Amino acid sequence: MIVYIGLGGNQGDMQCNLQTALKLIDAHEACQLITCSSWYRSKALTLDNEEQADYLNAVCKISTDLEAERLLDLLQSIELKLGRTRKKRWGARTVDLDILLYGDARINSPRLTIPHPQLQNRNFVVQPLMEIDGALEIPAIGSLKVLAKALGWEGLQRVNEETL
Ligand code: A4P
Ligand code: MG
Repeated sequence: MIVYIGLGGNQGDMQCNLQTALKLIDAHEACQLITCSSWYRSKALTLDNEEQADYLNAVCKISTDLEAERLLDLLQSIELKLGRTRKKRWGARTVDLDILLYGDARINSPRLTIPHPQLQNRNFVVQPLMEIDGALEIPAIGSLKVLAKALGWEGLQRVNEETL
């Protein structure tokens, strides 16, 4: 199964945390990292306009034999390893790993909504996806290219490793 995972964080050494998360995903026997986008700096999206540090975001593409809920278990165990504490919804975090797309499956279970319910509203997810797979069609939504054009680049910047 081909799966796209969104990575984000706005606390601590974000580049190191995201890189470690990628390594830990790839280290699992049933997961293979295929590619990862560049890093992107994005303005924090918060629930009550709370001031938060900018995020570092990226999207990776993996191939996996894990079913969706087992993959979520793995991602949540990696978040814990990297020191994430769940305090507040959309609160600051060291690392957040979201399953964006799981093949072309549509899943609505108590623990999982796929495609990720915020995907179509977030340029920090859509632009990195465009970078790695510009021809993607999002189940129930449609062309990624059209979405990327509509969302634009407000509050979002692609960054080079040297400028981090
Ligand atoms: N869950 C349901 N569907 C999924 C899925 N497709 N992938 C459930 C992963 N998890 C999924 O997540 C809460 C529950 O969502 C999980 O237990 C899982 O069963 P969480 O990670 O504990 O909490 P959260 O991340 O605070 O909440 P939520 O609603 O998942 O928020 P998001 O959508 O992850 O957004 N601003 C910028 N610039 N960049 C960001 O990356 N991220 C967020 C978090 C807010 N603002 C941001 C960014
Ligand atoms: Mg999340």
